[in-house]
Amino acid sequence: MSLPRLLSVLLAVTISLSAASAPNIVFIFADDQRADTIASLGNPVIKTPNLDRLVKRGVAFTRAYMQGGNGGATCVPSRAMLLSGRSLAQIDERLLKHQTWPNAFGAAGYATFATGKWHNGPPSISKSFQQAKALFVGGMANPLKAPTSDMLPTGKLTPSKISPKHLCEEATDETLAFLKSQDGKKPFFSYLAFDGPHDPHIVPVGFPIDYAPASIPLPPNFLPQHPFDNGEMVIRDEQLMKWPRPEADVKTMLAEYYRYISFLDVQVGRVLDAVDASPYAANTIIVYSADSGVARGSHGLIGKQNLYEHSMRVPLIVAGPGIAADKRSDAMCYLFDVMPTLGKLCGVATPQGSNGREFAAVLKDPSKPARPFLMFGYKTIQKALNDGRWKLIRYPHVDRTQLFDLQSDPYETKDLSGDSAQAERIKAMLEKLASEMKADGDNDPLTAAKVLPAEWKAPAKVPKPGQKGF
Ligand SMILES: [Ca+2]
Repeated sequence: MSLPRLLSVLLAVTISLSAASAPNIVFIFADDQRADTIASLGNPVIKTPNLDRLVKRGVAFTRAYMQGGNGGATCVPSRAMLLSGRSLAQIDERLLKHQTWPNAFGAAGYATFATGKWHNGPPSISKSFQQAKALFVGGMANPLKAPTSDMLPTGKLTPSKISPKHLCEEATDETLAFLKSQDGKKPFFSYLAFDGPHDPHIVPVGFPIDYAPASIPLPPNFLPQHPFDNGEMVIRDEQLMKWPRPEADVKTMLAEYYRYISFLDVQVGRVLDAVDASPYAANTIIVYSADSGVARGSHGLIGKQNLYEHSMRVPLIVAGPGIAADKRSDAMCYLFDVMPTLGKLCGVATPQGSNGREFAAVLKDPSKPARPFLMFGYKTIQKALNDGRWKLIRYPHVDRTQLFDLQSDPYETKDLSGDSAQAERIKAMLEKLASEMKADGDNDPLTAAKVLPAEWKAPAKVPKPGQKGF
């Protein structure tokens, strides 16, 4: 560590430890939760009374996004981006080469704690958090039978054990125990990562909230099949339903998905109640977000290996001292901007290499803007640019480009790329996408040496989903 950096860290520690008012952080992170699954943010079917409580007391972002991934398991890069504050082209997915933001909070005098899903490999847990309980370090699993581990004082994990409880309930229990253990001498940073509503959509037997599939409207952008080969047509997530996607199956899947979200909502309520009843209720920032959305029938897709809004946009609600209450913000941001924002609010020094942009001003005044544009990537096969109104998606391998006017067509149902009136816009957006990718360190080309046929025919027989979890 350089001397100026060491001094800045020491200064941050001094400031934080001496400032009894440094806010606590309770961070709740869901897995594959679409942004349109919160009742008070416009979903007419789902029941999320506790997320609604949080919406009422904070700022809900309508344009917060994860940036993309380099493989089917987008959980991994999404969490690496979140925790390191780095963009997709800048991350080490195992988090071994970076100082993470939770580590920076710890260095600044915070007590730090993690529980639930950890998808970046066991060695990076102790590099990020001082304490960890009921960690789930595996891939997709039945959450009623998922093995969890605790972090020992050595930083190693205990042998995994199976709790009789649902993984998300077990992790919530551990969060409540951590909150209870605080003596107020240090501020704390608590990270609760649910393993849901990722499939399989399993909740405990007898969970009372249920949805009749017939009551679930089909997504406005439902299609029986994606109109061309996006490069990931038969990946594991896409094998969860046959082709063409039957409307009834999509409704059933959404009913189970919503039920799982309602189960998570109950856990959120337990955390909110615990914070409210604690001595630090007035000095705790609560954040709720998710690592990605997911398609669930939109555009003929099921998974999140695509760059449409349903898969990239995430819920983001921030509430706490000094933050506007019951407000929406359409400021555009990435998930990897969230930790820099919390760092700013808590006076924590930015870890080296964190290139997220803090948007603390938006939390005070939700009408303020954040990023002027966003770009997205999935492997070398999908790249996108969103300038606030227009969204361009490029598929180099099939030489296809889509253009959507998100203002008039938020569900991305009308591809305007064939409209000659848009030719100049497409050219300019492709140039901007290329130059911004390059500036960020993404050197993937937007054209392919060998262009493949865009037409795609569904396999006659649905392959059996692979066991490898995403
Ligand atoms: Ca995920």
